[in-house]
Amino acid sequence: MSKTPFKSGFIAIIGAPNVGKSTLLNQILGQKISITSEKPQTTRTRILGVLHRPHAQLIFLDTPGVHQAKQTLNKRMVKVALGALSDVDQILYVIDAKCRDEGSDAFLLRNLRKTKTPVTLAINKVDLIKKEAILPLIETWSKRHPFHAIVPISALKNIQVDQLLDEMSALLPEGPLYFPEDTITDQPARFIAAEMIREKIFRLTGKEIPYSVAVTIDTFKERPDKNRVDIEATIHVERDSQKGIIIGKGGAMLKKIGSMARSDIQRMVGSQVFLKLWVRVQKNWGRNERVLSGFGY
Ligand SMILES: Nc1nc2c(ncn2[C@@H]2O[C@H](COP(=O)(O)OP(=O)(O)OP(=O)(O)O)[C@@H](O)[C@H]2O)c(=O)[nH]1
Ligand SMILES: [Mg+2]
Repeated sequence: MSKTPFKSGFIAIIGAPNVGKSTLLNQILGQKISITSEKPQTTRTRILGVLHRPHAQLIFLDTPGVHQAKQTLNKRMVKVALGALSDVDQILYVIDAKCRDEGSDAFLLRNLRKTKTPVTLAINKVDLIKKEAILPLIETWSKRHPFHAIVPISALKNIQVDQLLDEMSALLPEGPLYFPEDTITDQPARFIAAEMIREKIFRLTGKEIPYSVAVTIDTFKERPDKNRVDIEATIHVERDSQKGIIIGKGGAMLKKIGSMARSDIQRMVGSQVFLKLWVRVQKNWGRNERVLSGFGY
């Protein structure tokens, strides 16, 4: 009897901002490694997530949403997304069933046409539309690109995500075990901790604040003797007024950000977490190439 061959491959998840790419990655992995919010441009860097199956390994690269970028940070984000298209075995293209983004999609489809890499289309958020609206969407999209498959899904409600995985698994070439079986991401815990803090700011504050914020970890000390991790982090903003909003009345906002982030980080590290947050004004960091690199963007 011959041995079942091992299959593996890299899959870039791409699409317009806010379509649910990171929600989908977390659903696929059954664990939160990529932050999500109802605001566009939440993901800023490439986030790698590994799905282990009995005879296969699927390595996903979540990317920032592709959009018309004007700011330096945004240009870097789009570059990260497009960069992920080369050197992968497959592309998972995600769209929002309810909300069209013709500009971003036209641009992305032009880029897809340049590659020979197979593309699977996930029509996400079908929980938000009527059943009758799904077929016409599939028809329209099947004319836009020779997709390997088109699967209507809901990343949030976990509808048809398994079918999507089956379609992508069918495309996997024979390959090595790229990551050990206990690896879920290549991002260090301290990076994900910073992201969890940034997520709370995206979710708790109004319009402009999230885009003026970066988070860095100053100390990340594991204390096995106390079954505890001590973390100090800095929230960087661009203006004094923004610092005031992040801190909030009597420190209420900062406290809320801290306690919500702490419970996410505790779940991730599996132990108690002490979290101390600082807020620092760093003028125009979003336009400063050197500072951006220092922040990991
Ligand atoms: N109703 C519904 N909402 C969803 C679904 N998938 C994602 N969302 C919501 O859509 C919003 C955006 O989700 P994200 O996963 O952050 O989207 P993204 O594509 O990663 O966005 P960027 O990182 O900004 O490019 C969040 O509020 C999610 O809860 C879905 O299947 N159904
Ligand atoms: Mg995202």
